[in-house]
Amino acid sequence: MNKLLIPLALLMLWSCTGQEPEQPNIIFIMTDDHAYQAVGAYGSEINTTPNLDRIADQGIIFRNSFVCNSICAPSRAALLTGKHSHANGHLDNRHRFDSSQVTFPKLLRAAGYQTALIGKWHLKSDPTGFDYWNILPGQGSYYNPDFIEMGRRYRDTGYATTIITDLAIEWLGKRDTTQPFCLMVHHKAPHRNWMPDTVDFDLYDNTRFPVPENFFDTYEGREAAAAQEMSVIKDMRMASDLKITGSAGDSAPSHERDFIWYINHRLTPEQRAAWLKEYDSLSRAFVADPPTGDSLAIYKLNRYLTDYLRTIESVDRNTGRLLDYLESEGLMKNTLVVYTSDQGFYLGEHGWFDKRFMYEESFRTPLMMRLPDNYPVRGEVTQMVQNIDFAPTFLDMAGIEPPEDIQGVSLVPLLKGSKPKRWRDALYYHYYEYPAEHAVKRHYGIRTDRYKLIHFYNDIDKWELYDLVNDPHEMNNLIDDSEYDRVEADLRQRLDGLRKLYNVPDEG
Ligand SMILES: [Ca+2]
Repeated sequence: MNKLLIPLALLMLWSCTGQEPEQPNIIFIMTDDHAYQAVGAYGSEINTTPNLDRIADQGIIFRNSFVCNSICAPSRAALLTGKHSHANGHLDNRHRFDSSQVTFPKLLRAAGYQTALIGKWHLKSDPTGFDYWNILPGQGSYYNPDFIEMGRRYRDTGYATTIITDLAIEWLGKRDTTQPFCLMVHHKAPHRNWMPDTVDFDLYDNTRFPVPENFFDTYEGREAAAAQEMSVIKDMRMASDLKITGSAGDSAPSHERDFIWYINHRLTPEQRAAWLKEYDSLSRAFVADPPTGDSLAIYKLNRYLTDYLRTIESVDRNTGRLLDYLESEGLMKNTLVVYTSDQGFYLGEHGWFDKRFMYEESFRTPLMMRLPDNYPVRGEVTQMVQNIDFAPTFLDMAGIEPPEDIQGVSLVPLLKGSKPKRWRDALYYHYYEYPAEHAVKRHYGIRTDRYKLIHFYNDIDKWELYDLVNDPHEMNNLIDDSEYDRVEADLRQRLDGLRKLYNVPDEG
């Protein structure tokens, strides 16, 4: 028998019997700074997200999903490589991603996938491993954003979230339908400075959002928390963040000048007219009768949340559009749709906006998946998962052996509904960007299902211990409580174990 005929015959046998599993398509939708507290499926008390909830309703919702380093670019590097920050080299936002590394899009592509990336990238080096890429340079612009399409720079007209969705649908329409695909849709929203689409200006007008019970936190026993500069009260910029101009409330007048310049030069006349109609009257009312003290603090919180949630409204609407397209094209049967964020965010908890800390609001991130038909599990997944798990999961689903040095674990057993006896019982976290904006000190730590131990280091040497069952808002640092000595000793030992497991270099 001819040597070539044997594999050919086997191949025909496979295709006839359906033994060869079909590689699923992957659509990975990631927003930037979307707090789980602002997702309907996670029980949001401040907004609704019916379209994002569709993913959870028809699929699964991860109740314990975390990142390994709660900041934009390192989160993206971890997701692509399946490795913690020290292992992929991308410690903080100031680094340039070493794009020669092995990433899951490269491996999918080598295995016959068409790969595409559209939207925010933020890793400085050009994307690698993609048949098509079209990215926002740097942080990107909410209005009339510039794009870099495979090296060619151009400016589009419209709102970033809508344009990114248009580009994603356009790419899906043009793809080679004989191959499986992996499409990454990375939104800029709802990143600071929370500029909503003009069509969403009517939302949340005059809404008084519930004030988190620890909004006026005094950070007793938490030195690093006291040292941050991400306070809604102290660190929000009146003009660019809160859209209140003329208040003389910005510590650096250039912030207001730059913001006004953006409005005057970036927006089209129609966009600018709508913008001024919305925010000029607010600014005038504020200047005429400026609130003070706690009233000012609450005013800022409401102003912040109003625009933050408006940008999420556009994400929700556009995700609905993308899901509708997938349904109308009959693609849902064999497509994994993932919705997540590059990390969580504070919506006034501890008095903050931003992220970075290993405390729950920023350590956690929303994660929902709509699964291909041959993955039977639906509902909640409660095991602890982390963003280093995406790469091994996607490779596993595609039938590709993950590289040996990958640090995440495949979630496929969870997606298949099996109840693994041994699952990860502790997470490792490490944040590096200090000294830097927001003044969040370097720290690493361990989280188990009940406890969290954090070590702040560099120009400080402080440990914090929390009992998440008794103190879910992490207000009471138990490190000096002798009743918790045994818990602390156990956590220290397990933290050392995780640092060894992941080969974390000693640095602090
Ligand atoms: Ca982010």
